[in-house]
Amino acid sequence: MRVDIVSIFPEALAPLEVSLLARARDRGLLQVRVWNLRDFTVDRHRQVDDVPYGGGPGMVMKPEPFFAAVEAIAAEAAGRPRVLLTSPQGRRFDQRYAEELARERHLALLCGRYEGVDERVAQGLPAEEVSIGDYILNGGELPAMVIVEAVARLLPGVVGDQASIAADSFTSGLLDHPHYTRPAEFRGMAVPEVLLSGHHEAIRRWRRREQLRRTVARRPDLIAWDRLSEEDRALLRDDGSL
Ligand code: 9D3
Repeated sequence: MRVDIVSIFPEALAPLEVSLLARARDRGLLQVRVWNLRDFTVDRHRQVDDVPYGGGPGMVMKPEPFFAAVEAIAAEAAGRPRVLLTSPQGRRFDQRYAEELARERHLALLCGRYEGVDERVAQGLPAEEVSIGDYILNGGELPAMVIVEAVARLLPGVVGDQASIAADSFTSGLLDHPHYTRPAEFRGMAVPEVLLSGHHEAIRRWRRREQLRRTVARRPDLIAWDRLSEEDRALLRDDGSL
């Protein structure tokens, strides 16, 4: 997969150079290129923003540099990417959205800043607006990194252990169970006996019950009540959660 990111703060995207993503890049599974939006201005002051029509506080990002950037990206890649624009007004990014994007060959991520981006970027390029959640950030650079990491780790071969992807809590639809390692007792806190028992079927049931219990308690919105198996219902009944 190829990902092009356009930003007025390309240095804020430096973390993409390290860790999981760097490995994916070295292995040729992922190609990331960061572009400086200012390089696509044509005026003497390299201006990327301007005052809002209609008045009001703050500045609005101008449309022309975004169009020029996407056209340069399309020319270099010999084809138009799926274009995303980070925006608090966007579609909420979640695991399903990440899986959808992981099937693309080429993405372009445009990072918004200031009060917002001229509406004609979303309308005319066109670009689909994407938000990473309902909290206020200063701009789209962190959202872009979140999106790239979530998508990249779904590409075949990027994460070493495919089993860890399959077991992922959001793929199974439940939160994870608690994890423990040595020592068996730490500052008066004991590891649950069943995990030391070697009784694999009992361990599997305990983990499943903990997953269900925690999901009911913390994220009831994730549970498809009408689609719980008979075993899951029984585990929750034993637990008093149902
Ligand atoms: C406080 C300013 N707000 C006035 C109503 C609007 C606003 C404009 C720009 C709020 C935040 C931002 C900058 N945020 C993003 O560009 C952004 C974002 C976010 O803030 N949260 C979650 N996802 C995203 S994607 C882009």
